[in-house]
Amino acid sequence: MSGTTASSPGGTTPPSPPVKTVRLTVAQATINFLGAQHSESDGVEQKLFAGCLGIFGHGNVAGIGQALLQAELEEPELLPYVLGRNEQAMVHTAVAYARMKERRQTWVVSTSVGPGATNMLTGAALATINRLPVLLLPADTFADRSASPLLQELEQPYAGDVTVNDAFRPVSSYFDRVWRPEQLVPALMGAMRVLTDPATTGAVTVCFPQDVQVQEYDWPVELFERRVWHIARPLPEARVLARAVEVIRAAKRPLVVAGGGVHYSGAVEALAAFCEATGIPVGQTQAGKGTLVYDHPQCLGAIGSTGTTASNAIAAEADLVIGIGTRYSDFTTASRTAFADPDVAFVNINVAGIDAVKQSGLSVVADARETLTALTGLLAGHHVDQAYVDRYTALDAEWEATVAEVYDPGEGEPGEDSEAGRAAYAHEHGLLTQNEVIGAVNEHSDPRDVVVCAAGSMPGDLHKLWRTRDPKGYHVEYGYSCMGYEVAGGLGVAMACPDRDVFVMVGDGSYLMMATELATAVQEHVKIITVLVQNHGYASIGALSESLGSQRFGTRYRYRGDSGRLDGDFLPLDLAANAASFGLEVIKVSTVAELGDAIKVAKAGTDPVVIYVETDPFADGPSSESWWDVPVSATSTLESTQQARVTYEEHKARQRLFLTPPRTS
Ligand SMILES: Cc1ncc(C[n+]2csc(CCOP(=O)(O)OP(=O)(O)O)c2C)c(N)n1
Ligand SMILES: [Mg+2]
Repeated sequence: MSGTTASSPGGTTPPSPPVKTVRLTVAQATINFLGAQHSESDGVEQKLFAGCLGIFGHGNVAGIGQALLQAELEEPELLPYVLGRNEQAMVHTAVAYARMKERRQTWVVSTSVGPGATNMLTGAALATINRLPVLLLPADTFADRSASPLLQELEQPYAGDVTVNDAFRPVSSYFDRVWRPEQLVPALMGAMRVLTDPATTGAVTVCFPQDVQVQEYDWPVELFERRVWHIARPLPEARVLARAVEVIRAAKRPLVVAGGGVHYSGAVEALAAFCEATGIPVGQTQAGKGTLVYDHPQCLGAIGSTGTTASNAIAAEADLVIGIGTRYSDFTTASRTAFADPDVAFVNINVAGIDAVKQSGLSVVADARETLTALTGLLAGHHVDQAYVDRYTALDAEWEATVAEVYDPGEGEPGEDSEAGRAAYAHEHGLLTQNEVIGAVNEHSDPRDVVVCAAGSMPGDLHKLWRTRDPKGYHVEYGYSCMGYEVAGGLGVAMACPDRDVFVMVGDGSYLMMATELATAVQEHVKIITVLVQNHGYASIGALSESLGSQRFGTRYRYRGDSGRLDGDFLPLDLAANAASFGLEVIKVSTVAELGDAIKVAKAGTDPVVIYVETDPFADGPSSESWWDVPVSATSTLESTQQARVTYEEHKARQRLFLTPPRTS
C-alpha cells in the first residue's frame, strides 16, 4: 500500500504525487499522533497532552501498552507514561491538571477492557459536568468477535454490538470507537476538536477494541506532523453588547455571579477592571472562587447555598444578575431562591449556549474576557450609586468579621452558644473545630498555595471561609462533588503547578473511598500536603439528615450495637496508620498550634506529608442564611420528619422559575 498513487480512468489527469506512508499499529499511530498535538491560545502554544496515565490489563497491555513502551524508549518526551492506582482516580488527576492549566493542557488515560474501563465512568461524568477536557482511551472487546465471549465481555441478548463502553456515551462530550484502522483518523480529529472547543469540552472517549489496537496500517506521514488546535475566543455581537449595556445601565442593584468560565477564559484581570470601573460587586461560585481575591473591594465571596451572608443579602435584593462563565447550579442559585427581587433579570456571558440562555437571561454567547473588556469600554463613566457601594461594603465587612471569629474563636466556656464556646467544647475532647482547621491552614499557607477539596462538609465551609489570595489558590471540585477526587485531584494540581504547595483537605469518608493515589504521589515524588480530617463518618450528610428530620441515620462510622443499629462505639479505624502505610510521613495534631507547626514542617520538605487531625462533627461553619432543595418526605410517622416537611414547604414556596426576559426599550 505504501506509495500508492491514484489517476483518473481516462488517463488525462496527471497522477497525484505518491502518498508517503508509514506502517504502524493502530495503537502506535494513536500515541504518535497524540504526542504531536498542541493547543494555542493568545499565541501561546503548548503540548495538548502532558502524558498518559494508565493501568494495564489484557485489553491494553499489548496494544496501547506496547506503543507507550516503544515511545518511552525511542522518544521519552512524546507522551510520558504514569502508572496510577485506580482508573477513576486517574481521570480526577487528569481533570485537576486540566483545570489548573485553564483547559489548555490535559492527560490521556488508558485502561484495560471491562472493569478498568467502566471504573472511569464517574471520572468521565465529573469531567463533562465541570467542562474540563480529558481524553479517555478505554480498551474494548474484539471488533472481529473471534473469541467471544471474552473475559469481562457484556453479552446482551438484545444487541451484538453493545459493550460496557457504551455506558460512556451519556457522560462523554464526544464518543467514538475505532472498529477498523481507517476510522482512526476521523476519530482522533473529532476528539481533538471537542477537547479544544471551550463550549463543548469535557470527557472525550475513544474506545479501542483489543484486536484493532495491534493491527497494522499504512498511515500518511502528515498525520503525525505537529498540529496546533486553536482555542477559540468567540466575540460578542455588537447588537447584543449594546443591549447588555442598556440593561446594565438601567440596573440599580446589579451583581456579577462569577463562575469557572472566568478562569478558563483568563478573564480575571478583565473582571477586576469591569468591577472597579462600575462598582458592581461579585459573588463567586465554587469554580469561580478566586476570580477576585478575597479582599478586593468588589468581592463579596461565595454565593448561594454555601455562600457568605454578604453575597446572599445582595443577591436577594439584586435587580440584575450578570452571570459570567457560570452554569447556575442549584448551589449557586440556592435552588432558585437566592435572587428574590420580583423583577430580577439576567445577563449571561458564556461561551456555551446551554449556559447563556439560562434564567431567561440576555444571552451573550461569547468569550468572557473579550466581552468584559468590551463592556468596560462601552460603560465608561457608568458607576452604581454610592449608597449601594456603602451597603455591600458594610455587609462584606460583617462577613469578614465572622470569618475572623471562627478562624480564631478566642477563649470561651464549653457549652456556651458562641464560636468560642463550641471551640472550647471541642478542645476539651481533644478535638478542633473544622473552622479552626481551615483558619490554620489558610494562615500558614502561602498566598499562591492551592487548597483542594471536593465532597463532605469541607467544600461548603471552604467556599465561605477560605481567604483566596491568588486566582489559582482555590480548587474545589463541586460540579460533581465527588468523594475520592481530593487526593487524586491534588496530585493533578501538584503536577500542573510544581511551584506551589498543594493542601488536600479530605474528610475520613472521602479518604476511605479513594486514598489510592497517595501511592502514585510517592512513586512520582510529587509533594502534596494532605490534611486528613477525622470526624468518624459523614458529618455533612449527618447534619443535612438532621435538618431534614432524618436524625443523622446511617451517617456515622460506628459498630452495630446491641440495639441492632449503628450506634455502638466508633470503629477502630486508624487512618493515620493507614496513611503511613503508603510510605509517607504522617503528623498527628490535636491543637491549633500543633497544626501550624505541622504545616511548617510539611512546607519545608519536598515529600508528600499527611497531617491527621480529629474534629468535632457537630461544630458547623457559620450560616449562609440560604437554602438547598433536598425534598423531605410528604408523610411520615416521625415527628422530626413532619416538622422538617413544614420548613421545607416554606422554602419551596420561594422557589422561582425566572421566566421574565430582561426589559430593554
Ligand atoms: C462518590 C460519592 N458518594 C457519595 C456522595 C454523597 N456524600 C457527599 S458528602 C458525603 C460524606 C463525606 O464524608 P467525609 O469525607 O468524612 O466528610 P464530612 O462529611 O465528614 O465532612 C457523602 C456520602 C458523594 N458526594 N460522592
Ligand atoms: Mg467525615
